[in-house]
Amino acid sequence: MTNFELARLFYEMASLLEVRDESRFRIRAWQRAAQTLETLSEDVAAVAARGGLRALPGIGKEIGARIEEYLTTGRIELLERLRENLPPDFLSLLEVRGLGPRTARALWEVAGIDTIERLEAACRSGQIIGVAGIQKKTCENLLKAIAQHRAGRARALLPAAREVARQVALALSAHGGVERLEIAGSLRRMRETVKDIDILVTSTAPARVIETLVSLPSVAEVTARGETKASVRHQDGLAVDLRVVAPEAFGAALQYFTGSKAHNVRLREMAVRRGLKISEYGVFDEATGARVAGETEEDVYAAVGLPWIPPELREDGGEIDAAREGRLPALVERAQLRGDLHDHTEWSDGHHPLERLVEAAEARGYEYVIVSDHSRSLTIAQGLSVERLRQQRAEIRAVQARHAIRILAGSECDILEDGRLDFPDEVLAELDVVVASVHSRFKQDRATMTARIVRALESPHVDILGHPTGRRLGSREPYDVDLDAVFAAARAHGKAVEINASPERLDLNDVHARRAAEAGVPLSISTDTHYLSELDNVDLGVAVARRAWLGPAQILNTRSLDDLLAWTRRG
Ligand code: DGT
Ligand code: CA
Ligand code: ZN
Repeated sequence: MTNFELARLFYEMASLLEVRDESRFRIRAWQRAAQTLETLSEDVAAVAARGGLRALPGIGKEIGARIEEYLTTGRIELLERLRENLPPDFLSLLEVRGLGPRTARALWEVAGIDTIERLEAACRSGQIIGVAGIQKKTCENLLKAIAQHRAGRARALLPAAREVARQVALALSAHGGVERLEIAGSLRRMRETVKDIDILVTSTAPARVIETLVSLPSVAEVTARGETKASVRHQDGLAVDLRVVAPEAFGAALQYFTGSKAHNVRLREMAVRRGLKISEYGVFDEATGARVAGETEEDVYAAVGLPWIPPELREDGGEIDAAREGRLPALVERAQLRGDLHDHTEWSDGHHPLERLVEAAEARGYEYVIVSDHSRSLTIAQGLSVERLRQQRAEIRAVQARHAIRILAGSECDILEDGRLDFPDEVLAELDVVVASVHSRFKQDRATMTARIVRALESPHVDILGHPTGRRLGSREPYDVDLDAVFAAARAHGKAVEINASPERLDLNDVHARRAAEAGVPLSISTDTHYLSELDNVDLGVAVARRAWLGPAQILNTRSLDDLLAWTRRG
């Protein structure tokens, strides 16, 4: 199919532009065009013939012209030029995590590295130390990444996995044969990282759906292929497992493949006690073999005497007992959040004017939004001086006059190394909401770090402890801190702690958020927005809260503006 041929070329184009150090914007444009072609059900030649190319999402003048070039000549000259002077297998090198396109190119040009095998040998011998800034440590990291690439077991962050799943689901649905489609596995449970994507479909034409998956341009490798099942590796490195299941077993398969394994084991034990056998094919009477349930998940749970359990809770963390005893919590939902309590603007290291943030929050239906730029000590993030903070409040007043949403004057105030705050009390007292965070001296020992944070929480002006462990998924360990002591202090002084919804942070995580709530501490779910689109990361924070069993009453920013302000003026 021409659509797929072209999409494949466009993905390659994007990678080659990356190697040539082109702008992110241009690279993304080719990727988007490839995605459009991959999910387009009408033949692109037919679209072109009726003059409809430019109406397709992501197809502008330049890319439209390349499509026409390919349709008439069978080649794309620009692509051929980009391929020049690069070895045929070069792009496979970029599958090694941590090897950027620029470095890869330098390695080829200077050291003739053109395959992963050669890269591995060169890292072992150390012959590339000194090329393009490569050091001994870089070689060690690359060797780890190569091993991981071979094992195919690196876990992806939830948002990246969600994006791949969305794209594959769209493509499968566009090319026929799919009736129902659900994403199962850890992705449905909203775990913070995901090993592979599990997709379930019902289909009138299983062969067709399988064929679509294995021939998708964004698929790098087909690892298994059967009549109702296929496994592939997506170009982003993630494995995707597709299963076609019978409609009468769809609920059972969805339940089984959503997991977690530990949850399923518990469920199977319950079934056995009732003389039932539960599997991915359905729930069956052990004695007669008769099918008792399987079409919907609700039926499957009902067969063992349970109400339906939200996927986020299915981790064998007491959810089965809670379900049996009728005490499953009503989990918080995104629509219940009334505002965001941690956001930056270009006054510090945000990338938008204050008013754009306000508009974006208003567009999401919020009742309030905070402006919480960094404080003066955080110079790398252009932290505000006392004067600048006060000047900012003049802008807040001016912008407020034009908007109904309440703009909260705030600060993400640094907790200094000894637990003092970065602004004097009288300055903090002028603000509506103060988020206090650690951004320095992460290596302090446990006692020092704990005392530092507890001291900050003793300040009458602090409202929320921001990203309480400081971790960065995949790049920075949490600092060493006694969280139970922190939660006890928060409880004693009436403070809230944050679930930071930034995908690299998710801090607090689900386990710690549950502990905080059990200690009686309210939690805020905030995005720490630096780019406006990040306001939508709130979903990730809501997922953490749901995995922590939290209901709306435990979340600070489900409160109305009046209730929130009354809470900040407590004591
Ligand atoms: P991950 O590691 O992020 O892919 O996590 P999951 O939970 O998606 O794990 P995965 O993809 O290996 O399997 C998907 C689901 O299938 C899993 O959550 C539960 C179910 N499952 C897989 N293997 C077994 C098994 O041996 N026993 C049971 N009871 N369930 C299983
Ligand atoms: Ca999985
Ligand atoms: Zn911060």
